[in-house]
Amino acid sequence: MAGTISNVEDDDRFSFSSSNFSVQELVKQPIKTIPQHYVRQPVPSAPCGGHRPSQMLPTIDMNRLVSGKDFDVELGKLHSTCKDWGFFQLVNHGVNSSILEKVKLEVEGFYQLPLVEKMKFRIREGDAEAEGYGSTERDGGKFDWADRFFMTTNPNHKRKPHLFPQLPSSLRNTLESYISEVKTLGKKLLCLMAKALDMEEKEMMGYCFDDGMQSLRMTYYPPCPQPELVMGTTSHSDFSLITILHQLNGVDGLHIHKDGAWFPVSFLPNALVVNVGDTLEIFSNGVYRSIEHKVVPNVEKERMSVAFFINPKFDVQVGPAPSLINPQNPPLFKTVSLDQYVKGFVSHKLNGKSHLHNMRIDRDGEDKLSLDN
Ligand SMILES: O=C(O)CCC(=O)C(=O)O
Repeated sequence: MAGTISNVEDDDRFSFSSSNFSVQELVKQPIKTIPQHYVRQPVPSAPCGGHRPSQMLPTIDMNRLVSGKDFDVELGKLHSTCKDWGFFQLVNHGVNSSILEKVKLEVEGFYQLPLVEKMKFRIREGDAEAEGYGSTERDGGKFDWADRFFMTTNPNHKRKPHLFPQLPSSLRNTLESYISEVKTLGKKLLCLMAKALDMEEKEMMGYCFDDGMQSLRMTYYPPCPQPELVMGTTSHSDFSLITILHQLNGVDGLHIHKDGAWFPVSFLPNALVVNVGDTLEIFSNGVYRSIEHKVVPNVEKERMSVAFFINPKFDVQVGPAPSLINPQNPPLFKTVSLDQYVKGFVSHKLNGKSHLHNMRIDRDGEDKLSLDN
């Protein structure tokens, strides 16, 4: 293990547990072999569709959706993309490019801080949501090749006092501006999706805005000499309704799983990538798809991203939208309290789409799996 990590482990100001390794610190020293707790062999394999042009990932133009010109065509494209892909690149999204640049510089700056500074935000023992800086243990005691900072950002009273409010002021102010912009963007997108799903906007907004759960993850993926042995981010689908992803420094690494194959996403300059999460697949009664994705680290370059998650409100029942259900279109998913849903999700950790499958109703009359596990 890198000396720096050991030094911090020995420092009892931190009570630094093995689940909180920093890969960024590890790679500061040349490493000959990847430490076993990062080695994921056999990496879950599926045919790689790397030969497919990654530009195939559909592009949605927000200008066309707000200006009225070509509105119907673009809305139709948004609808079919959410049905078939669950992922798209969003251009002309309206998020100020100077804010995007500032987010890049500030997040870069945060990860350049000495470990001792970052550790002030470490994930605290017993924090069920694993908020803060660090990394989380996956099944089998394995770790992702990434350092992360995850925190709830909305509603304000759910922000943990030792996280967002304690960030260096320039990072905090930049994130605040960024969050305000992506929130507005997310609201617009969800209203458009409601329209495309033939649902009243107010039903969608009542489900997730304005005091809905929102959170943000800043991830730093150090270069990895043997990326085929590790996972930058383990494959998973998101809990959210939608996720808005900003790839900060132009280094690709996101792969999505479609039609039985993994293929890489090549981000268009200045685009944000948006994906449908499990909760929207359920709310749309299976019309929209939440797609598994993962991150493969780069051999030579670090990669950074910020993911913003728009989730339901705390008091909702998670299930298909009532307006979409009728005798011809029966519910495909159970309806459960948010609390029950979150518990099920957390118990499955990041493991493909298993929790979503758990929520499915077996049309033969029996639920496939119990939620009480
Ligand atoms: O870094 C990325 O591109 C994806 C991050 C992600 O999937 C997540 O934070 O859930």
